[in-house]
Amino acid sequence: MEEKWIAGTPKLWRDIPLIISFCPGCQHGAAIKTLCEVIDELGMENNCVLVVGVGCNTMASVLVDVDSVMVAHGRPGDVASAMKRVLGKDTMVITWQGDGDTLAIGCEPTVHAAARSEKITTFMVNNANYGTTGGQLAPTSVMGQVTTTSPLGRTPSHGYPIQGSEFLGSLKGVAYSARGAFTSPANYQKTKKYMKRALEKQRDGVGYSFVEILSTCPANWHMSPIESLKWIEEEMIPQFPLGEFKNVDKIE
Ligand SMILES: Cc1ncc(C[n+]2csc(CCOP(=O)(O)OP(=O)(O)O)c2C)c(N)n1
Ligand code: SF4
Repeated sequence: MEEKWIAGTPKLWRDIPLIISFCPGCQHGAAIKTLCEVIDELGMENNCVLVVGVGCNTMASVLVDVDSVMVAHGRPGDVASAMKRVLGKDTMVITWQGDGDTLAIGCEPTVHAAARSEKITTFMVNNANYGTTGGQLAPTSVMGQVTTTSPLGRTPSHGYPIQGSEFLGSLKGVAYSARGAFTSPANYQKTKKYMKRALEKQRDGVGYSFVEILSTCPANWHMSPIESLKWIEEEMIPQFPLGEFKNVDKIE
C-alpha cells in the first residue's frame, strides 16, 4: 500500500532549537507550515528563494528549509524584484512579510513591484498591528481597534484601513490576489489553495501574485487564542472579506 503523509510537520519545516519562538496562539507558525506544504507539493524546494522582511514573520527564514535572505524592513518587494530578474524565470522568488512590512514602510516597494508585474509572489501575514514592536497601529488595523498608538480605538483621524488584496487586485500588473484565514478547517483549505494558485501564476510567468493571510496576535490583542480566532471572525473578516479578488491567466 502506498504510504501517505497525513500529519506531523511538513518535509520543509526545519526542526531546529530556537532561541526565540512565537507567542502561544500566534498563527504565524500555521502560516509558515502551510508555506512549507505548498512549496513541497509544487516541487519547488530546490529552485526557490524566500525573501523575508523584519517582524515576527522573519522566523520564516529560519523555519523553512529553502534558500532565504532577510532584508531591511519593508524592502522585500525591491529585493525580490531584483533577484527574480537576475536569477531568471526558473527560480521561484517569494516574499514573506507582515502587514506593516508590506503596506506601511513597504508600501512603495509592494505597489510598484505589482505595477511592474514582477514575476514574484508576496505572502502578507496580516495580524492588524505591528506585532514585534509591541502592537502599534498598522495600515491594516480595523476601525475602532485599540492599539498602543490608538488607545481610544482607531478613528478616521488615523486613516482608514488599507485593503491590500482588493487594492492590489485592481492593478493591471497583478495576475492573482486573494485573502484567506485559518479560522476553520474550511478556511485553511481555501487559504492553502490560494497560496498554491499564487505560486502557479509565478511559475507560469503570468505576473505578480499576492495572498493576504489574516492571522492572530493574542499577545498584543490581549486576548486568549480562542478569543483571537473569534475576533478575526467578528471584527477582521467584515472589514477584510475572504476570497479571490483577481485571477487571470494573461495580463492584457
Ligand atoms: C527601517 C526600520 N524601521 C523600523 C523598524 C522597527 N520595526 C521592526 S519590526 C516592525 C513592525 C513589524 O510589523 P509587521 O510588519 O506587521 O510584522 P509582525 O511583527 O506583525 O509580524 C518595526 C516597525 C526596523 N526594524 N527597521
Ligand atoms: S507578538 Fe503577535 S505576531 Fe509576534 S509572535 Fe507574538 S502573537 Fe505572534
